[in-house]
Amino acid sequence: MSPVTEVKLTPRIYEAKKPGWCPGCGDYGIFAAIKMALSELQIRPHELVSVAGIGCSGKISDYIYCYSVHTLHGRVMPVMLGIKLANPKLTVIGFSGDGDAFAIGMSHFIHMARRNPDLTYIIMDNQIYGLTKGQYSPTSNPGMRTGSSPYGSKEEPIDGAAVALSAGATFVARGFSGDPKGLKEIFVKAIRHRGFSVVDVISPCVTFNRINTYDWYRQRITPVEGLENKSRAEILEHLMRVKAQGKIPVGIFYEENTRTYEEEVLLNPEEPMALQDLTPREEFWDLVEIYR
Ligand SMILES: Cc1ncc(C[n+]2csc(CCOP(=O)(O)OP(=O)(O)O)c2C)c(N)n1
Ligand code: SF4
Ligand SMILES: [Mg+2]
Repeated sequence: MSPVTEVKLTPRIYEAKKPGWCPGCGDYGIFAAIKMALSELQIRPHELVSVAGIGCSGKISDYIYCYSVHTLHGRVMPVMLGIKLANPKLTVIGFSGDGDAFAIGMSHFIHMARRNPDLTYIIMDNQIYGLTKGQYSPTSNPGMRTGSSPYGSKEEPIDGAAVALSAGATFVARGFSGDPKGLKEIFVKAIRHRGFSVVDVISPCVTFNRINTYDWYRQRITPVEGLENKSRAEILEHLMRVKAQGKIPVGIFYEENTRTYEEEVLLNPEEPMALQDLTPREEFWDLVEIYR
């Protein structure tokens, strides 16, 4: 064993700089949990890539010590997939706000779920657009009054976990940033899972969302267990029943092991493309002849 691999990677190692979120922001809990999870998994920073969209949430990619891409609003998915296909050996983790994931990024989200690449996607859900100073988002509750919904939101909120389940994600969970240790447990399992993992994290915005506060969530959060051998349909029905009682289900809802997108589309999913022999096969030149 080389001396480098013997170094214990503590949570502090993954901290590139002190976050600049508002004091009390839920995103601190997500940052704490992801650092603990990476440390528990001993993922080496040079083998880790974080990808984030635009939002207060997106700043997390600047705070984690690893390779990172702070990409365009709603475009976390294509960047993650490109990185993973270029080098399947990397651990790739994406971070989006609720607007980034479920408004501008929604179509990417659904298609990624049905492809099942080995990626982890963390949604930092504060039920509001934080960075742009408090407009209602796709997860805001009906009646939410904001600058962009002065008479109260007239729309039903999107349930990201339910969408992920019905679109085919092979690991679906929900956690709470007010419980970083519990969240760390979920992150560890999500990152370990081989396939597309979605973790919807409730993460209060203390500045612009004065309705969905820590206390508001704590009164409603309800851990769900015992879903291991249930089908997607049964789990969806169970989650909807819990929600109909005014509660917010949290926990690991679904896990399934099946082939990943990389295994389906790459010639050699074990090797980075840069190290593979990419000399065109004979069929390629036949194809060139056809169009000459
Ligand atoms: C293409 C594009 N459209 C709109 C914006 C403006 N914009 C920046 S962040 C944001 C939404 C942020 O909300 P969310 O994704 O929930 O992240 P949060 O700030 O709440 O973490 C919007 C609409 C943008 N930067 N780019
Ligand atoms: S505006 Fe809200 S989401 Fe953004 S850093 Fe402040 S508390 Fe967090
Ligand atoms: Mg948000």
